[in-house]
Amino acid sequence: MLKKILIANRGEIAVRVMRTCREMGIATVAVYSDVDRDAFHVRYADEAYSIGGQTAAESYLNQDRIIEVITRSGADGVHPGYGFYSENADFARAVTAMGVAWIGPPPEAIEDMGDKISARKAAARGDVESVPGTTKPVQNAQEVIEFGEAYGWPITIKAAYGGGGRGMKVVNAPDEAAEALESAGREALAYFGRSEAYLEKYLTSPRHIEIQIMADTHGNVVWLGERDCSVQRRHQKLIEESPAADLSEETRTAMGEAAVKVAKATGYVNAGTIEMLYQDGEFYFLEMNTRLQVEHCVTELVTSLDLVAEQIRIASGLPLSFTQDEIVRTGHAIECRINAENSAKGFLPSPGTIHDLHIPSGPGVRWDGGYERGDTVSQYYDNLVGKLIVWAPDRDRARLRMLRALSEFEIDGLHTTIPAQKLVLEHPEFAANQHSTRWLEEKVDLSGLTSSAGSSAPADGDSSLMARDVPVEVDGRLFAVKVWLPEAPVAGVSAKKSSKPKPAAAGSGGAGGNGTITAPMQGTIVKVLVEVGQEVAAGDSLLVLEAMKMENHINAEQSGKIKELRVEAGKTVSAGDILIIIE
Ligand code: MV4
Repeated sequence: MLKKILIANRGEIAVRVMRTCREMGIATVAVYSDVDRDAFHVRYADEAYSIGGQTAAESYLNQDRIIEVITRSGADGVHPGYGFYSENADFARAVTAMGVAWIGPPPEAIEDMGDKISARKAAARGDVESVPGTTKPVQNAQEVIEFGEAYGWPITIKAAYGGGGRGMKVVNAPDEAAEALESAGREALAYFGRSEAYLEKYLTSPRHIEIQIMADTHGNVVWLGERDCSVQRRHQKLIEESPAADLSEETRTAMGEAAVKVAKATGYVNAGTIEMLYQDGEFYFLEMNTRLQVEHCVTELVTSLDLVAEQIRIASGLPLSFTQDEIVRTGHAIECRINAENSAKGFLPSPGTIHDLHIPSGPGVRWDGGYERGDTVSQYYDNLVGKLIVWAPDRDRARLRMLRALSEFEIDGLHTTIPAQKLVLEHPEFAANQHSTRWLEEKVDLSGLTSSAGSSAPADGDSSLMARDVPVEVDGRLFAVKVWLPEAPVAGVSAKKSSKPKPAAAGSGGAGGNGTITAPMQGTIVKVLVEVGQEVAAGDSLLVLEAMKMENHINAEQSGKIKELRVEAGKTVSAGDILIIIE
């Protein structure tokens, strides 16, 4: 068994891995950037080493520094978590070459699944059906049209090296083919450096179902169950659950066995996930994630297994601690990813310091957090604050339990996704399991959401007011009375609700000043949607800012005419920079 594991990651997943290590008597090594000197994962670890830097590229992705720390700490295993190095075959090779155990899949399997065309070929080797489509790069628009005529419209053009929905274009009719092909290629080249694309039939309302598999070095490959991750917005998952409701035991088993065949076809070892699309009783291989995923916890709760412990066993050369026949799934688990984002503003990232934090507990509730009270969610990294996961005997009780847990959750200092998650969990269509992958974006009205977890703002409130709950006793009965007070810059006062971020001082005069659109955080402008002189209405998208792995639409706060455009696509901006002036 491994004795000392370096976790090449940060935040909740680093802490998650360390918790299992501690239970197994394995020493833990953290690495940290300059920003993370006092981060939760650093406080939790037995030892911690600086790798310097601020941004992910300067710090956690500085491979040479991590390799140095592996040597210096004497770690005999490296766990990559998810993101960062988790699907980096070169890093896996570098670690293995040092005689250190890589707690992940073989580099060849990472590469096999690293591009979608080669992944489709691997599935075919395992005799598993992918979404109907091609396995050769598409050359011209005529091929797209012929494919559409043969398979029926709509179809989709997907970049082989794309991901997260980027470089994916839906084509509804022949006359859209040329432009879609060009834009898929352009997007893929810009984001991933390669433009190859292939074709698939487009499924219009699939469920996104993924199968957890695990494989050891003794030839055992098992499937542990499925997760339904259909509640997403802009390809970011918001809620995950297991089992997928309304899936027959027969289909579930067929999907699990197909997943095992795909894993075997690529010589897979360790934890992996096979993503499938399920529609009208049919399922198709989509892609494979060669890492431990964020949402692995729902599988842990329904199987009562510790996937990280199994990963460590596997990397130590031991067989899985259970066989396929011994896996028992009971009840229902739901996970909410609590991100520091403002649901009321199109999930705009909301980094900041957590002034106060109350974590739900009670029956069936698990919290996998990356931060504690006083910690700062930095703009430089992923904004996942933590994951709230509940278990109950059935789906509806799990849903009600999650709502109960979310109602206990209190966080001050930043906005979170909680209001959107409450809305979804209360939605009759979610409750009746009638949602699919496009449901959240197309059917759910998120516009009326209040901007923080704990309380509601006064209608279209003055941004200089903040809500406080004041206890008031009336005739022996206690009431919490919400009072909106001027934003007091008094240290130590904990408000129930954080104040709205204020735009930087307006340069254009005018009383309100909200015609000055500033960058809410550091990032890159990927698209400018307006031009000087154009009339815009309040709420119109003005530009797209990429930050914290997400594309954020920056909207007009008032109607008017674009007076000045201070940025262009490709430009990096800092928080507070003036982007656009509307008069
Ligand atoms: C699809 C699809 C429908 N048909 N492929 C989006 C991201 C990438 N991982 C695959 N995606 C999709 N591929 C075909 N042939 C629909 C999606 C899709 C989706 C998939 C899973 C979860 C959410 C989604 C949201 C929109 C589109």
